Amino acid sequence: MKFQTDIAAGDFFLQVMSVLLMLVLVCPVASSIYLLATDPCGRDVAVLKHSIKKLENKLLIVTWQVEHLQKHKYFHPVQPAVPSTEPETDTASGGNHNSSGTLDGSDVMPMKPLPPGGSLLVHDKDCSELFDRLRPPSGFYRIRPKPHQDPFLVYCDMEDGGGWTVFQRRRHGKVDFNRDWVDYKDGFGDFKLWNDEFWLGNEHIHSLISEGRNLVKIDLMDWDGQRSHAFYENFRITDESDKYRLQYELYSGKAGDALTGGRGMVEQWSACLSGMQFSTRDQDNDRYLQGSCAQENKAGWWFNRCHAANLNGKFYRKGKYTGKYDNGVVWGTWRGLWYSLRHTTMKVRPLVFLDIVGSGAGEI
Ligand SMILES: [Ca+2]
Repeated sequence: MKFQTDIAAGDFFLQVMSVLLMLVLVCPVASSIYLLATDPCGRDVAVLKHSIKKLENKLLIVTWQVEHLQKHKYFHPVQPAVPSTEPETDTASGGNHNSSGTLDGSDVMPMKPLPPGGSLLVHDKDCSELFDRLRPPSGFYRIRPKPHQDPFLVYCDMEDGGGWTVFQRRRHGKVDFNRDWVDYKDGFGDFKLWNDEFWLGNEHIHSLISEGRNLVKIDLMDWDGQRSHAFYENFRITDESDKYRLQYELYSGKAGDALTGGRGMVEQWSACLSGMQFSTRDQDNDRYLQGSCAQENKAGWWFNRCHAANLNGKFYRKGKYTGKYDNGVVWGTWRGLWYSLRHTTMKVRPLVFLDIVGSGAGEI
């Protein structure tokens, strides 16, 4: 959390009125004196104008804060609709999505060979269609989300219920995620091996999730091998003209709703990422007026002022870390802001996939 204002709206208006009253009283006097001297009151007026400008800025922030709190007053993390009666484990179900809660297949069987990188003939718009059609093993495949689009390579997680298109993965810290806008737009990393790290690219992610109802699952693992996860329904980003603004709806899962900043309204005011534009070190689109969240946090991500979740942050090799900024691979509602995670995966499939196929229970 980078910036807070404790000023109450009522107190603020009193301050504004006080300043205006001072101006009304001072300025006629200043005008008279001005006749006798060159500009004796000019400096005071300038100071008062500066104070008014600062108060106007505070008014803007307080007004936005009030609107935000009103908008999100019902936006609390949603508990699973049907609580599990089974003992909770690290791979327990994530609420009403009936997922196995495991990481993708590459974590479970790390050394298994991958299938070839996919046929040049592309039939499927995403991994869920490929799963429905062929039930292939996990691996890299070519997909084409939209008919006019060139196919591109993605990692398909065909376990954990199957049909997941993976668009972000951290595993070993060998890929630098502190990159410019164009890299995050086009994608970067490696797309060959079972444990390769990558960002699929905002253009590809936009084409994958801009239509229809989907479910994003975020898999997390700490340095002790403990795992957790979060689900978001109807996860989507706008196009580049709107700086890939993030929007999502219902949360469920075990790791906490860090994308929204947690349960506290103050935290949500500074860290809620819903509605935030994407920022990189060379494009500051955050709401942190005093600086660049992307530069401080060494990542391209959706930032507010700045975040409680940043899966593209700096890769620390021991989990807990210290420093000037909470710039690790962070999911704050699970391990806190000063713990950098070891494995992360962000993956998506259609919501309707669960309804038709019923494979969300991970029985394959
Ligand atoms: Ca900024």
